[in-house]
Amino acid sequence: MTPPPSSPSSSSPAAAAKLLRQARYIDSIHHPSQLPPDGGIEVAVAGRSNAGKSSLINRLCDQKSLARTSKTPGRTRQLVFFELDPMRKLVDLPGYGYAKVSGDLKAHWQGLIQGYLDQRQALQGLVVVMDIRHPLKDTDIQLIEWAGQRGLSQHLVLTKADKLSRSQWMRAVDKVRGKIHPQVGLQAFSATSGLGIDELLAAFDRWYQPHMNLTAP
Ligand SMILES: Nc1nc2c(ncn2[C@@H]2O[C@H](COP(=O)(O)OP(=O)(O)O)[C@@H](O)[C@H]2O)c(=O)[nH]1
Ligand SMILES: [Mg+2]
Repeated sequence: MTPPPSSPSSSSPAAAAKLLRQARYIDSIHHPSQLPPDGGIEVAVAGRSNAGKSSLINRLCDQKSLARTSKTPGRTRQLVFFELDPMRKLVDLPGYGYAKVSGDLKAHWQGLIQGYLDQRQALQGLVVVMDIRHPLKDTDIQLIEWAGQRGLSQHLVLTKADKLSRSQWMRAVDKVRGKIHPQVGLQAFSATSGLGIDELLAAFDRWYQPHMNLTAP
């Protein structure tokens, strides 16, 4: 039995940090038939190619090369699953946007992501990663609106904040805040400097409920 949390109402970045540090790679899949069993709690990280998803995952899990990072856009072409414990997973989604591939392959990837986001019961949260200098591109807006219709809990992360001054990144956050639903989480982040890490961990704490002893159905 897991002991009850000391303060159940507040989220604890420390508990989520401990859980996420346990992350280990389990599988990369390119077809729905390869998906691991649909149980427990999953949180997916989505965003345009090169937005900074893999870097965010590495910083979040405090592991330098857990998710591969790349200077060449569009290299992640699969759903990459990481296991935190037997009931909790993290998923690195293939980047949408300007992937340098043929139309057919692009449609295949979109179908794969869409099918996963649409049908996955375990999916509890979606992190949408955007470059703070280029937020809310058409594909981002489509994803956010669509996830909103599905009722999926979303947290928008404006990353690479280290590329801007504090006043610039605060202005960028305000601008995005004015364009999204008030219930959607939003923050600035930097995988390079660690800015915003506690706020991000708190979001994961709410999704994963690390103090809860989950059992398979
Ligand atoms: N300065 C800075 N560069 C970043 C940050 N996050 C990612 N990058 C860089 O952006 C590029 C794409 O990052 P990656 O994590 O591979 O993006 P992904 O395609 O969304 O997984 C890489 O060259 C990273 O080093 C950040 O917070 N700050
Ligand atoms: Mg990546």
